Amino acid sequence: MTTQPLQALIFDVDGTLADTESVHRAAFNQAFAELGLDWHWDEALYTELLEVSGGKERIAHYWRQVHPDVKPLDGMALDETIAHIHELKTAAYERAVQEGAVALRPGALKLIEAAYNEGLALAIATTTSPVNIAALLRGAIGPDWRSFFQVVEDASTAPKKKPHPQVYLQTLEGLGLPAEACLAFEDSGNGLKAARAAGLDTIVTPNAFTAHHDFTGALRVLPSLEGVGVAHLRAWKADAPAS
Ligand code: XBP
Ligand code: MG
Repeated sequence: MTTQPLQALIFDVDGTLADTESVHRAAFNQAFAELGLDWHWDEALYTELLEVSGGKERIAHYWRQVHPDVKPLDGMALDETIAHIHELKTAAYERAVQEGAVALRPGALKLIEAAYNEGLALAIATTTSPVNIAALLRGAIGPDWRSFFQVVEDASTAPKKKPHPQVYLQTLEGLGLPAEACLAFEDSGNGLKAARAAGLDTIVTPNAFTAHHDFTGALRVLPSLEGVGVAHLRAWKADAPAS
């Protein structure tokens, strides 16, 4: 049994706080079309590609796997071309989120507010870009969204993407807490692996893109955070086998 009282909650973003991957997929396809690339990621293909964390890494993986013949854009190196595609994709995603394309998943906002009011520290550990987090949480929580989170680690601060534990290890460092005093929230196999590798007990809420992932080692696998209160988390955490 874990002896450390629960002191902090660490949230993944994409697929956990909100079902964003459909909007990410549309944004990737928009960027491809803008550049005249006859690439299209349908849902089945995107579900496979989500095994690769990180938008740039996902484009590079697809490019290598499916279109090794396609040359980088004129006068650009491969990485530059991928960065350019990802820039257009991020702009399209941000616009869509600002136009209301994504809402937080059931129970997420209520748990964030309840935990905040109970004095638990809150943090974010995500693979995505800072502008994507801001667009989502500014819309869902308000202009003061950042004041709810003591630590935000993302693609700009943790380049080693999940399942590498870097983003979670840096979050724990930023919180100044041991993993035993925290709980992580994830939606994907890569995310769970990253959190577990950092020693974190993890609650998983799969979504349509990740329901088939392996969630061995999760503390709980739940359909959503609906009806999940801080008291539940404290009880589950107290019962968690010492890791
Ligand atoms: C999931 C990801 C991200 C998004 C796309 O992030 O793997 O790459 O799919 O976002 P999370 P970017 O860790 O929050 O689940 O294009 O900004 O990478
Ligand atoms: Mg996720």
